[in-house]
Amino acid sequence: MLELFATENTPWKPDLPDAELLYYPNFWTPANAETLFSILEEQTPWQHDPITVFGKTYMQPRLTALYGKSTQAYTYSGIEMHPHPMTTTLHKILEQIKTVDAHPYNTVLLNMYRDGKDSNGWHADNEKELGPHPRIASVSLGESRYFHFKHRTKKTQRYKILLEHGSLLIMGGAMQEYWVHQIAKTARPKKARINLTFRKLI
Ligand SMILES: O=C(O)CCC(=O)C(=O)O
Ligand SMILES: [Mn+2]
Repeated sequence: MLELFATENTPWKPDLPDAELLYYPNFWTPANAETLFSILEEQTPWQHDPITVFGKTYMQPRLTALYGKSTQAYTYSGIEMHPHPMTTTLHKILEQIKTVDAHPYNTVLLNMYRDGKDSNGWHADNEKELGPHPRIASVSLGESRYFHFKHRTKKTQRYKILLEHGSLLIMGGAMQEYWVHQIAKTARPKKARINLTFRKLI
């Protein structure tokens, strides 16, 4: 039985134009986060897909898996992903998120960044299946990586947050309309990192 408990319920809320962002650095204890990382690393049917961006096809620089409460497919960058049924571990993570954020998330995309060469290019989570003003709850486990985000038109608005082991980041408001985000490649030695983004497909 995996028991989870939050250690810090006061988020850091940067004051940004056209976005709502909440960061809980130690949402899980290091020990709980370690357990979650091991379970997800071993039990996830990681897939490695080709993606097509601006007409060019290449292998995605990370592994992914999609889980959902329904069988509704989710399409991004030319990949149509079919969800696996939610697992007990994912349900428990979602229950813990619900202690601070009551949004009815029903889908979760897992990313495995195997090392510093794995990345996630500039994008917004603005697929039509997410509806207007999508809210995203993003859990980070394992190696810490910088989350970069920049405003689409206010060019001085560029930031980065180090997403740490056991942290929770919530993106809301108009963020997916006005901002793009990325996890950049890095030449620094980096171990594996798992990210989970809970979303609500409408
Ligand atoms: O790995 C992360 O922290 C972000 C992942 C992400 O932006 C996505 O999967 O859409
Ligand atoms: Mn994203």
